[in-house]
Amino acid sequence: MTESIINLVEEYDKIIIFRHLEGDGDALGSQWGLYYFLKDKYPHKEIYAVGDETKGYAGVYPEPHDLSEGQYKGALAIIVDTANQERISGKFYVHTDKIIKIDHHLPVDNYGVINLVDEKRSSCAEIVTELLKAWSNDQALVYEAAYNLYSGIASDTQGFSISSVNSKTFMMAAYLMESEINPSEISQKLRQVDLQVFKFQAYATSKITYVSDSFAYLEISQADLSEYNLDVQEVKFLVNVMRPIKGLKVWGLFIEVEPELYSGSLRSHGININAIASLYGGGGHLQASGVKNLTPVSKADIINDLLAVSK
Ligand SMILES: [Mn+2]
Repeated sequence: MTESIINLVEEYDKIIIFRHLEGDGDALGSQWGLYYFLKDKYPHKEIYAVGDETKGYAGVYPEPHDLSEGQYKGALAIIVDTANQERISGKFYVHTDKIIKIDHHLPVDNYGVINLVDEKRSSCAEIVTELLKAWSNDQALVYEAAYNLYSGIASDTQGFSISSVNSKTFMMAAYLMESEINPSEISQKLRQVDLQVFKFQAYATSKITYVSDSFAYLEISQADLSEYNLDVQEVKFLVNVMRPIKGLKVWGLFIEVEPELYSGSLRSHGININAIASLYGGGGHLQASGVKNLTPVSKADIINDLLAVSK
């Protein structure tokens, strides 16, 4: 598959790299890692990275390129970390010529002419790293590519701590280290939060609902956000504050994104919560899924379902 991806990239003079809406560290790290690799490898090609604003990652990743609708025509699209077409950030992908999909979510929509998808991998950035390693014949990547890819792996794996981390993950991290990146600096950059966000974390942690020994959830209202003057993207990471609680098997974060409309982030240790997420139109990974457009009623229902599966 590496060969067919390289061949397709070489055919095109214009390549546009997409990722999912509200890009996270893996989406942005995969995107910018690939961007800097291609810029370095093909200095005469037009290479762009597009997508929506990602306020939670301001200062960590570059700002997306702003293209006019006409500029998408005749381009090759590479879309990273995005399970289905509805999740693609940038609706003008439909004008591109061909699509290569690179992803590690459960494969629900093979929208590419080439689909490099492996749901067992820790992160999309790990898959991109393996691809670029083969592409470069094991030579070290340009620094910016390695920096961004490492950030993607480190953020999606919660610092190499989730269950899909394996020897491949560490081999890819070791390979990226050959580009003289500084993991400590990258981790600090990913972890650091504004004082205001830190204060909000303390407040939010105090209002976690401990339903049982194995299930807890946190609900953040619009009033909470406006009181602290924060937006949804800046607080989504709070799903991780419950991860260390001993005995907890399933947990969730529900953010009121519009009045009476919630987005849920679901996590587990070893329990398939994707099956529940998909009942509510969401999905992602077996132990990390998202659900959108929950009403107060469907939110209460999904909380009951999560409690049942956590036992
Ligand atoms: Mn990911």
